[in-house]
Amino acid sequence: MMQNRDMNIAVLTGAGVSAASGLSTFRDTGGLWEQYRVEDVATPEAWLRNPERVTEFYNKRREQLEHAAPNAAHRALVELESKAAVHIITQNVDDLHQRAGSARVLHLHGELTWVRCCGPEQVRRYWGTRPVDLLSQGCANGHPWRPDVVWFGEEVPRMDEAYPLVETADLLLVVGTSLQVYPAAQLAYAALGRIPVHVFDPAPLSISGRNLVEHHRGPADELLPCWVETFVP
Ligand code: BV8
Repeated sequence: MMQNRDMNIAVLTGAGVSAASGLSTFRDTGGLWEQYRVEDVATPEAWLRNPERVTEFYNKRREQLEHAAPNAAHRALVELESKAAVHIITQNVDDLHQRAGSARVLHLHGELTWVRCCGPEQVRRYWGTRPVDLLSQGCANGHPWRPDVVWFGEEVPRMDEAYPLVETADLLLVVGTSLQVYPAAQLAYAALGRIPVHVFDPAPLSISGRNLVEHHRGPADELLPCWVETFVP
């Protein structure tokens, strides 16, 4: 049996892990992509075309986040750290994993609570969940603040850090993601067949290689705490 210090667990999370905290997912019924077109609010072209509309979209999510708290799924992943070395790789831009107390959180797609300027220096600044006012706020050089997130069509630079975390993992948990977005989804496939993969999601499995996956079908805030409690490294 592996000792705590030997067991590496990688956890790939998506919007579903924050659903019980009241944050909208993207592709579920009533999700964000039913309310907005990706092309209008989550691409560099959308920003150039209508920065006010993009800023409003992210200000609404900042406001949602202001009133959200970590749920039992986030807390279970913190509890898991007493049994193994846990590395969270999240597609989410919320800060609920950090607020729950997770020690190692890698944000593949950036963070809602940070902004960066559009100037060549790409100054980054912690912003929290207060709204950005494009008209009156910008960096010291006068460039507007954009959300410090990865939009569709933009490179995902932190994949270089994420792959080794999966490649050196002894176990992968996939929690609350439809695995529709690349290259993030590749991380799940990089583990298939090499290490055990556990999926926590109420939806049918979207990952091929079903026989290589254990599907815990249901809400992560209900199933993950039980799994962590009974998990023996
Ligand atoms: C890039 C921004 C190249 C911040 C996001 C290969 C194949 C196909 C397409 C592509 C490909 N390679 C690239 C693409 C294009 C594109 C892409 O993947 N398109 C898809 C949609 C077809 N990818 C890109 O553009 C990426 N960039 O490849 O650049 C490049 C290279 C070099 C130089 C220049 C360019 C960039 C992708 C990042 C986009 N930004 N977010 C923000 O606004 O949030 S992605 C967005 O989707 C979020 O980050 C989100 O996290 C992510 C994934 O969604 P999910 O988290 O999975 O959420 P979803 O709603 O889909 O699913 C929720 C799940 O939870 C469901 O399964 C549901 O059942 C479950 N659930 C619900 N409740 C619960 C639950 N589970 C558990 N418990 C519950 N209670």
